[in-house]
Amino acid sequence: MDITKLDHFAQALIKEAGERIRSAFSYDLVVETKSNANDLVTNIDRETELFFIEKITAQHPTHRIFGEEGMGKPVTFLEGVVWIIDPIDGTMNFVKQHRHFMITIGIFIDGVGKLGYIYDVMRDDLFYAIAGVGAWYNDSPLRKLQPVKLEEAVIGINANWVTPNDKINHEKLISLIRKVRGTRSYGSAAMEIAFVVTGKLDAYLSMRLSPWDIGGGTIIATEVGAVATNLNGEYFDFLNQDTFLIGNPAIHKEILEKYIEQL
Ligand code: 2AM
Ligand code: CA
Repeated sequence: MDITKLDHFAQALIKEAGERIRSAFSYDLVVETKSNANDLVTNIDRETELFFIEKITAQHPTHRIFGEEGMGKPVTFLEGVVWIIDPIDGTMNFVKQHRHFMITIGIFIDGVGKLGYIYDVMRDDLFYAIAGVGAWYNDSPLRKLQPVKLEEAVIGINANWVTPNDKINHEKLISLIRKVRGTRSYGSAAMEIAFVVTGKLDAYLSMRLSPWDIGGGTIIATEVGAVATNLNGEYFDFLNQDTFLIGNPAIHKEILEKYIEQL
């Protein structure tokens, strides 16, 4: 497997898909709901996933594709080459704000993350990594994260988790929020991960993410020294939904140990 060639192929596809999405704004968007009224999907999400499946399969017939919209064959194991794809991460941002949505892709070989991409479609900004080689923001190499103190950290979190809920002790999260310098919520897991790997956020957590929300991002994370686990401190399950915490290595453990109590 020529990883450099695969990287160039993936980057070209992502840029082409981004161009298609940007020009699709002039067409009617058809918005539907999925599991609940706030879980949105559009014709563009599905068409973009199909675009990836057709192009990848034409060039690499043995590669398997695990996409959020399930347009490909089901994926139940990670052997061989698997592309984990979210054609649009942050669909609510896409529909309502026309910005702050990402194409994100992780390419895994025999279960090991090799190539990771987060592409901000409207800004034409690409965050990416080649495992063991490095990570980049467009043409600039990303540096290793510098240590940060929790009281100086800015963390990404959805306010929902700080209200009473059946997943996590929200009182403990309130004390985390009082401790840190600030919080942000961007509505796209991939965008929040892109901010963590570039030091614009120091951590991001969520109680429920899917493999395609974080597949690409965790590969970039490894290259800059960010730590990504589930909320038990274990390796995220790339075949199922799981909890998630990514952070600067100086604060990841402290957040898990002092401020997270799952119910
Ligand atoms: P999406 O827009 O691709 O669905 C905040 O909503 C973040 O969580 C987004 O990255 C969103 O991805 C993801 N998300 C929303 N609902 C989800 C669900 N039910 N399971 C997993 N991830 C979800
Ligand atoms: Ca999506």
